[in-house]
Amino acid sequence: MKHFRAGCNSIRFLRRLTSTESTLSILTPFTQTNPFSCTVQAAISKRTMATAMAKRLEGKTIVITGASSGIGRSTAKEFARTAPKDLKLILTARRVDSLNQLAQEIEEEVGDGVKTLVVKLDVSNPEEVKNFVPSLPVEFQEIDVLVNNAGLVKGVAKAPEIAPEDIDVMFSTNVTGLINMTQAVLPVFQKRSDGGRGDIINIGSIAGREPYPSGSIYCATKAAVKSFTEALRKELIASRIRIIEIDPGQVETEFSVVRFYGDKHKADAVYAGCEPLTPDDIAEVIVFAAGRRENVVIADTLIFPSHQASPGHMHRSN
Ligand code: NDP
Ligand code: 8X3
Repeated sequence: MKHFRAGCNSIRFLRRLTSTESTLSILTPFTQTNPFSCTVQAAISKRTMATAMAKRLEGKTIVITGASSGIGRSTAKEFARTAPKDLKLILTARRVDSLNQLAQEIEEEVGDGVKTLVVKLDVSNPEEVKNFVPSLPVEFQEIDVLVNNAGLVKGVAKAPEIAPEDIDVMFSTNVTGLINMTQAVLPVFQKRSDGGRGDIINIGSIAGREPYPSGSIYCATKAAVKSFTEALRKELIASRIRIIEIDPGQVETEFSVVRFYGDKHKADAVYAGCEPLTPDDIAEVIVFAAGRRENVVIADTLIFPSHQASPGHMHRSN
Protein backbone atom coordinates (compact mmCIF):
# COMPACT_ATOMS: atom_id res chain seq x y z
CA MET A 1 0.00 0.00 0.00
CA LYS A 2 2.84 2.29 0.97
CA HIS A 3 4.56 1.58 -2.33
CA PHE A 4 1.31 2.13 -4.21
CA ARG A 5 0.92 5.61 -2.74
CA ALA A 6 4.50 6.38 -3.57
CA GLY A 7 3.85 5.29 -7.15
CA CYS A 8 0.73 7.46 -7.50
CA ASN A 9 2.41 10.48 -5.98
CA SER A 10 5.28 10.08 -8.36
CA ILE A 11 2.96 9.97 -11.31
CA ARG A 12 1.22 13.16 -10.13
CA PHE A 13 4.67 14.71 -9.70
CA LEU A 14 5.57 13.61 -13.21
CA ARG A 15 2.54 15.34 -14.66
CA ARG A 16 3.54 18.63 -12.99
CA LEU A 17 6.99 18.61 -14.55
CA THR A 18 7.44 20.02 -18.00
CA SER A 19 11.09 19.08 -18.59
CA THR A 20 11.64 15.45 -19.50
CA GLU A 21 15.35 15.62 -18.68
CA SER A 22 14.72 16.81 -15.11
CA THR A 23 12.00 14.19 -14.75
CA LEU A 24 14.45 11.48 -15.69
CA SER A 25 17.31 12.57 -13.45
CA ILE A 26 15.07 13.01 -10.40
CA LEU A 27 13.03 9.84 -10.72
CA THR A 28 15.31 7.25 -12.19
CA PRO A 29 16.84 6.17 -8.82
CA PHE A 30 13.31 5.77 -7.43
CA THR A 31 12.13 3.62 -10.30
CA GLN A 32 15.02 1.25 -9.82
CA THR A 33 13.85 0.26 -6.31
CA ASN A 34 10.07 0.65 -6.34
CA PRO A 35 8.04 -2.47 -7.21
CA PHE A 36 5.46 -0.28 -8.97
CA SER A 37 8.21 1.26 -11.04
CA CYS A 38 6.91 -0.15 -14.31
CA THR A 39 3.94 2.25 -14.19
CA VAL A 40 6.20 5.20 -13.51
CA GLN A 41 8.75 3.95 -16.00
CA ALA A 42 6.05 3.75 -18.67
CA ALA A 43 5.06 7.34 -17.97
CA ILE A 44 8.68 8.45 -18.18
CA SER A 45 9.38 6.54 -21.38
CA LYS A 46 6.31 7.96 -23.10
CA ARG A 47 7.26 11.50 -22.30
CA THR A 48 10.90 10.96 -23.12
CA MET A 49 10.15 9.49 -26.52
CA ALA A 50 7.73 12.25 -27.49
CA THR A 51 10.03 15.02 -26.36
CA ALA A 52 13.14 13.52 -27.94
CA MET A 53 11.27 13.07 -31.21
CA ALA A 54 10.09 16.69 -31.21
CA LYS A 55 13.65 17.90 -30.63
CA ARG A 56 15.05 15.75 -33.41
CA LEU A 57 12.46 17.02 -35.87
CA GLU A 58 12.71 20.68 -34.90
CA GLY A 59 14.16 22.92 -37.58
CA LYS A 60 13.65 20.37 -40.36
CA THR A 61 12.24 20.99 -43.81
CA ILE A 62 9.92 18.23 -44.95
CA VAL A 63 8.49 17.61 -48.41
CA ILE A 64 5.34 15.51 -48.72
CA THR A 65 4.05 14.42 -52.11
CA GLY A 66 0.32 13.70 -52.39
CA ALA A 67 -0.44 15.87 -49.34
CA SER A 68 -3.92 16.83 -50.59
CA SER A 69 -5.61 13.68 -49.29
CA GLY A 70 -5.39 10.53 -47.19
CA ILE A 71 -2.01 9.42 -45.81
CA GLY A 72 -0.10 12.47 -47.12
CA ARG A 73 -2.55 14.91 -45.57
CA SER A 74 -2.46 13.11 -42.21
CA THR A 75 1.34 12.98 -42.35
CA ALA A 76 1.56 16.75 -42.73
CA LYS A 77 -0.67 17.22 -39.68
CA GLU A 78 1.21 14.64 -37.62
CA PHE A 79 4.58 16.28 -38.33
CA ALA A 80 3.11 19.67 -37.40
CA ARG A 81 1.63 18.35 -34.13
CA THR A 82 4.86 16.56 -33.20
CA ALA A 83 7.22 19.51 -33.76
CA PRO A 84 4.95 22.58 -33.59
CA LYS A 85 7.64 25.03 -32.50
CA ASP A 86 9.89 25.03 -35.55
CA LEU A 87 9.20 23.12 -38.75
CA LYS A 88 8.90 23.78 -42.47
CA LEU A 89 6.43 21.73 -44.46
CA ILE A 90 6.34 21.72 -48.25
CA LEU A 91 2.91 20.42 -49.22
CA THR A 92 2.66 19.17 -52.78
CA ALA A 93 -0.02 17.59 -54.99
CA ARG A 94 -2.08 18.51 -58.05
CA ARG A 95 -5.12 19.84 -56.11
CA VAL A 96 -3.90 23.16 -54.77
CA ASP A 97 -7.22 24.12 -53.14
CA SER A 98 -6.99 21.10 -50.86
CA LEU A 99 -3.38 21.94 -50.02
CA ASN A 100 -4.28 25.53 -49.14
CA GLN A 101 -7.07 24.25 -46.92
CA LEU A 102 -4.59 21.90 -45.21
CA ALA A 103 -2.07 24.72 -44.68
CA GLN A 104 -4.79 26.83 -43.07
CA GLU A 105 -5.89 23.97 -40.79
CA ILE A 106 -2.28 23.41 -39.68
CA GLU A 107 -1.84 27.08 -38.83
CA GLU A 108 -5.13 27.15 -36.90
CA GLU A 109 -4.16 24.06 -34.94
CA VAL A 110 -0.49 24.62 -34.10
CA GLY A 111 0.20 28.31 -34.79
CA ASP A 112 2.97 29.91 -36.80
CA GLY A 113 5.89 27.77 -35.55
CA VAL A 114 5.15 25.55 -38.54
CA LYS A 115 5.77 27.31 -41.84
CA THR A 116 3.98 25.78 -44.80
CA LEU A 117 4.64 26.15 -48.49
CA VAL A 118 2.06 24.92 -50.99
CA VAL A 119 3.45 23.73 -54.33
CA LYS A 120 1.38 22.44 -57.23
CA LEU A 121 3.29 19.38 -58.39
CA ASP A 122 2.36 16.49 -60.63
CA VAL A 123 5.01 13.87 -59.88
CA SER A 124 4.23 12.06 -63.13
CA ASN A 125 5.46 15.10 -65.06
CA PRO A 126 9.28 14.88 -65.27
CA GLU A 127 9.67 18.58 -66.18
CA GLU A 128 7.72 19.69 -63.11
CA VAL A 129 9.78 17.42 -60.90
CA LYS A 130 13.03 18.70 -62.44
CA ASN A 131 12.05 22.30 -61.70
CA PHE A 132 10.75 21.56 -58.20
CA VAL A 133 13.88 22.11 -56.06
CA PRO A 134 15.34 25.05 -58.07
CA SER A 135 11.95 26.84 -57.88
CA LEU A 136 11.68 26.64 -54.09
CA PRO A 137 12.19 29.85 -52.09
CA VAL A 138 15.69 29.83 -50.58
CA GLU A 139 14.39 29.30 -47.02
CA PHE A 140 12.71 26.05 -48.12
CA GLN A 141 15.56 24.60 -50.20
CA GLU A 142 17.44 22.81 -47.40
CA ILE A 143 15.20 19.74 -47.48
CA ASP A 144 15.75 17.19 -44.69
CA VAL A 145 12.96 14.69 -45.31
CA LEU A 146 11.18 13.59 -48.50
CA VAL A 147 7.99 11.58 -48.04
CA ASN A 148 7.33 9.91 -51.40
CA ASN A 149 3.64 9.28 -50.79
CA ALA A 150 1.85 10.31 -54.03
CA GLY A 151 0.39 7.24 -55.66
CA LEU A 152 -2.72 5.66 -57.04
CA VAL A 153 -4.44 2.56 -58.36
CA LYS A 154 -6.76 2.50 -61.37
CA GLY A 155 -9.26 -0.25 -62.06
CA VAL A 156 -9.53 -3.94 -61.33
CA ALA A 157 -9.06 -5.23 -64.87
CA LYS A 158 -7.06 -8.38 -65.62
CA ALA A 159 -4.68 -8.90 -68.53
CA PRO A 160 -5.30 -8.65 -71.47
CA GLU A 161 -8.09 -6.14 -70.66
CA ILE A 162 -6.05 -3.56 -68.72
CA ALA A 163 -6.42 -0.06 -70.20
CA PRO A 164 -3.07 1.27 -71.50
CA GLU A 165 -3.76 4.69 -69.93
CA ASP A 166 -4.24 3.06 -66.52
CA ILE A 167 -0.95 1.18 -66.88
CA ASP A 168 0.78 4.43 -67.84
CA VAL A 169 -0.62 6.55 -65.03
CA MET A 170 0.19 3.97 -62.35
CA PHE A 171 3.79 3.51 -63.50
CA SER A 172 4.44 7.20 -64.20
CA THR A 173 3.11 8.22 -60.77
CA ASN A 174 4.00 5.37 -58.42
CA VAL A 175 7.35 4.42 -59.95
CA THR A 176 8.86 7.04 -62.27
CA GLY A 177 7.41 9.88 -60.18
CA LEU A 178 8.88 8.47 -56.97
CA ILE A 179 12.26 7.83 -58.59
CA ASN A 180 12.37 11.29 -60.20
CA MET A 181 11.48 12.98 -56.89
CA THR A 182 14.22 11.00 -55.16
CA GLN A 183 16.77 12.02 -57.80
CA ALA A 184 15.68 15.66 -57.52
CA VAL A 185 16.13 15.79 -53.75
CA LEU A 186 19.17 13.54 -53.20
CA PRO A 187 21.72 16.17 -54.35
CA VAL A 188 20.47 18.45 -51.53
CA PHE A 189 21.21 15.66 -49.03
CA GLN A 190 24.56 14.74 -50.59
CA LYS A 191 26.01 18.24 -50.13
CA ARG A 192 26.04 17.60 -46.37
CA SER A 193 28.84 16.05 -44.27
CA ASP A 194 29.56 12.31 -43.90
CA GLY A 195 28.54 11.56 -47.49
CA GLY A 196 25.17 13.20 -46.95
CA ARG A 197 22.25 13.40 -44.52
CA GLY A 198 18.46 13.27 -44.89
CA ASP A 199 15.55 10.87 -45.05
CA ILE A 200 13.76 9.37 -48.03
CA ILE A 201 10.52 7.77 -46.86
CA ASN A 202 8.86 5.71 -49.57
CA ILE A 203 5.26 4.58 -49.23
CA GLY A 204 5.07 1.06 -50.61
CA SER A 205 2.26 -1.40 -49.90
CA ILE A 206 1.42 -4.95 -48.94
CA ALA A 207 0.64 -5.09 -52.69
CA GLY A 208 4.38 -4.87 -53.40
CA ARG A 209 4.99 -7.97 -51.30
CA GLU A 210 2.00 -10.14 -52.22
CA PRO A 211 0.61 -9.52 -55.70
CA TYR A 212 -3.09 -10.25 -56.17
CA PRO A 213 -5.40 -10.79 -59.17
CA SER A 214 -7.15 -7.66 -60.50
CA GLY A 215 -4.30 -5.54 -59.15
CA SER A 216 -1.37 -6.78 -61.22
CA ILE A 217 -0.16 -3.39 -62.43
CA TYR A 218 -0.54 -1.62 -59.09
CA CYS A 219 1.22 -4.55 -57.38
CA ALA A 220 4.03 -4.40 -59.96
CA THR A 221 4.49 -0.67 -59.29
CA LYS A 222 4.77 -1.24 -55.54
CA ALA A 223 7.19 -4.16 -56.07
CA ALA A 224 9.26 -1.73 -58.16
CA VAL A 225 9.18 0.75 -55.26
CA LYS A 226 10.49 -1.97 -52.95
CA SER A 227 13.34 -2.92 -55.32
CA PHE A 228 14.34 0.70 -55.90
CA THR A 229 14.21 1.42 -52.16
CA GLU A 230 16.38 -1.53 -51.21
CA ALA A 231 18.96 -0.88 -53.93
CA LEU A 232 19.11 2.81 -52.97
CA ARG A 233 19.77 1.96 -49.31
CA LYS A 234 22.72 -0.15 -50.45
CA GLU A 235 24.02 2.53 -52.84
CA LEU A 236 24.01 5.12 -50.04
CA ILE A 237 25.47 2.89 -47.37
CA ALA A 238 28.51 5.13 -46.83
CA SER A 239 26.30 8.13 -46.03
CA ARG A 240 23.95 9.21 -43.25
CA ILE A 241 21.02 9.26 -45.69
CA ARG A 242 18.27 7.01 -44.34
CA ILE A 243 16.14 5.06 -46.79
CA ILE A 244 12.87 4.03 -45.21
CA GLU A 245 9.92 2.07 -46.56
CA ILE A 246 6.46 2.08 -45.02
CA ASP A 247 4.12 -0.64 -46.35
CA PRO A 248 0.49 -0.23 -45.31
CA GLY A 249 -2.25 -2.82 -45.68
CA GLN A 250 -5.82 -1.63 -45.99
CA VAL A 251 -6.28 2.10 -45.23
CA GLU A 252 -9.55 3.93 -45.86
CA THR A 253 -8.75 7.05 -47.91
CA GLU A 254 -9.72 8.24 -51.40
CA PHE A 255 -7.59 5.34 -52.71
CA SER A 256 -10.52 3.03 -53.57
CA VAL A 257 -12.64 5.90 -54.92
CA VAL A 258 -9.81 6.57 -57.38
CA ARG A 259 -9.53 2.84 -58.14
CA PHE A 260 -13.24 2.73 -59.11
CA TYR A 261 -13.06 5.97 -61.15
CA GLY A 262 -15.10 7.96 -58.61
CA ASP A 263 -17.73 5.30 -57.79
CA LYS A 264 -18.08 5.80 -54.02
CA HIS A 265 -20.55 2.94 -53.69
CA LYS A 266 -18.01 0.42 -55.05
CA ALA A 267 -15.27 1.99 -52.92
CA ASP A 268 -17.34 1.65 -49.74
CA ALA A 269 -17.93 -2.05 -50.48
CA VAL A 270 -14.16 -2.66 -50.17
CA TYR A 271 -14.34 -1.82 -46.48
CA ALA A 272 -17.73 -3.43 -45.71
CA GLY A 273 -17.55 -5.48 -42.51
CA CYS A 274 -13.93 -4.47 -41.88
CA GLU A 275 -12.29 -1.88 -39.71
CA PRO A 276 -9.56 -0.51 -41.97
CA LEU A 277 -6.58 1.52 -40.82
CA THR A 278 -7.00 5.28 -40.84
CA PRO A 279 -4.51 7.56 -42.61
CA ASP A 280 -3.55 8.87 -39.16
CA ASP A 281 -2.38 5.35 -38.21
CA ILE A 282 0.14 5.40 -41.06
CA ALA A 283 1.10 9.04 -40.46
CA GLU A 284 2.13 8.15 -36.91
CA VAL A 285 4.50 5.47 -38.23
CA ILE A 286 5.99 7.81 -40.85
CA VAL A 287 6.67 10.53 -38.28
CA PHE A 288 8.02 7.96 -35.81
CA ALA A 289 10.49 6.73 -38.46
CA ALA A 290 11.65 10.27 -39.27
CA GLY A 291 11.94 11.08 -35.57
CA ARG A 292 14.45 8.35 -34.66
CA ARG A 293 18.02 9.04 -33.62
CA GLU A 294 20.17 9.55 -36.71
CA ASN A 295 21.84 6.14 -36.43
CA VAL A 296 18.49 4.30 -36.35
CA VAL A 297 16.93 3.35 -39.68
CA ILE A 298 13.39 1.96 -39.70
CA ALA A 299 14.27 0.27 -42.96
CA ASP A 300 11.03 -1.59 -43.55
CA THR A 301 7.55 -1.84 -42.05
CA LEU A 302 4.34 -3.75 -42.73
CA ILE A 303 1.22 -2.36 -41.10
CA PHE A 304 -2.13 -4.18 -41.12
CA PRO A 305 -5.44 -3.56 -39.41
CA SER A 306 -6.14 -6.44 -37.06
CA HIS A 307 -8.58 -8.16 -39.40
CA GLN A 308 -6.05 -8.42 -42.25
CA ALA A 309 -3.20 -10.89 -42.87
CA SER A 310 -2.64 -10.46 -46.63
CA PRO A 311 -4.36 -8.58 -49.49
CA GLY A 312 -6.98 -11.33 -49.76
CA HIS A 313 -6.95 -12.68 -46.21
CA MET A 314 -9.51 -10.53 -44.47
CA HIS A 315 -11.98 -11.22 -41.69
CA ARG A 316 -15.34 -9.57 -42.33
CA SER A 317 -18.07 -9.29 -39.75
CA ASN A 318 -20.91 -9.41 -42.32
P1 NDP B 1 -5.44 9.06 -51.61
O1 NDP B 1 -6.10 8.84 -52.93
O2 NDP B 1 -6.28 9.55 -50.48
O3 NDP B 1 -4.20 10.06 -51.77
C1 NDP B 1 -3.34 9.96 -52.88
C2 NDP B 1 -2.55 11.25 -52.97
O4 NDP B 1 -1.66 11.13 -54.09
C3 NDP B 1 -3.42 12.45 -53.22
O5 NDP B 1 -3.00 13.51 -52.39
C4 NDP B 1 -3.18 12.79 -54.68
O6 NDP B 1 -3.22 14.21 -54.86
C5 NDP B 1 -1.75 12.30 -54.86
N1 NDP B 1 -1.43 12.06 -56.24
C6 NDP B 1 -1.97 11.16 -57.11
N2 NDP B 1 -1.42 11.30 -58.32
C7 NDP B 1 -0.50 12.29 -58.22
C8 NDP B 1 0.39 12.91 -59.13
N3 NDP B 1 0.47 12.54 -60.41
N4 NDP B 1 1.17 13.91 -58.69
C9 NDP B 1 1.11 14.31 -57.41
N5 NDP B 1 0.28 13.79 -56.50
C10 NDP B 1 -0.50 12.79 -56.92
O7 NDP B 1 -4.75 7.67 -51.25
P2 NDP B 1 -3.80 7.21 -50.05
O8 NDP B 1 -3.58 8.30 -49.08
O9 NDP B 1 -4.33 5.93 -49.57
O10 NDP B 1 -2.48 6.91 -50.86
C11 NDP B 1 -1.20 7.41 -50.49
C12 NDP B 1 -0.15 6.37 -50.80
O11 NDP B 1 -0.38 5.23 -49.97
C13 NDP B 1 -0.15 5.84 -52.22
O12 NDP B 1 1.19 5.71 -52.67
C14 NDP B 1 -0.80 4.48 -52.11
O13 NDP B 1 -0.39 3.60 -53.12
C15 NDP B 1 -0.30 4.06 -50.75
N6 NDP B 1 -1.05 3.00 -50.09
C16 NDP B 1 -2.39 3.14 -49.83
C17 NDP B 1 -3.08 2.13 -49.20
C18 NDP B 1 -4.54 2.20 -48.93
O14 NDP B 1 -5.15 1.15 -48.63
N7 NDP B 1 -5.17 3.37 -48.98
C19 NDP B 1 -2.39 0.92 -48.75
C20 NDP B 1 -1.00 0.87 -49.09
C21 NDP B 1 -0.37 1.89 -49.71
P3 NDP B 1 -3.81 14.99 -56.12
O15 NDP B 1 -4.91 14.15 -56.69
O16 NDP B 1 -4.27 16.29 -55.54
O17 NDP B 1 -2.64 15.16 -57.02
C1 8X3 C 1 -3.18 -0.65 -51.10
C2 8X3 C 1 -3.42 -1.96 -50.48
O1 8X3 C 1 -4.24 -4.33 -50.92
O2 8X3 C 1 -5.62 -2.47 -51.71
O3 8X3 C 1 -1.85 -0.51 -51.46
O4 8X3 C 1 -3.58 -3.03 -52.83
S1 8X3 C 1 -4.24 -2.99 -51.54
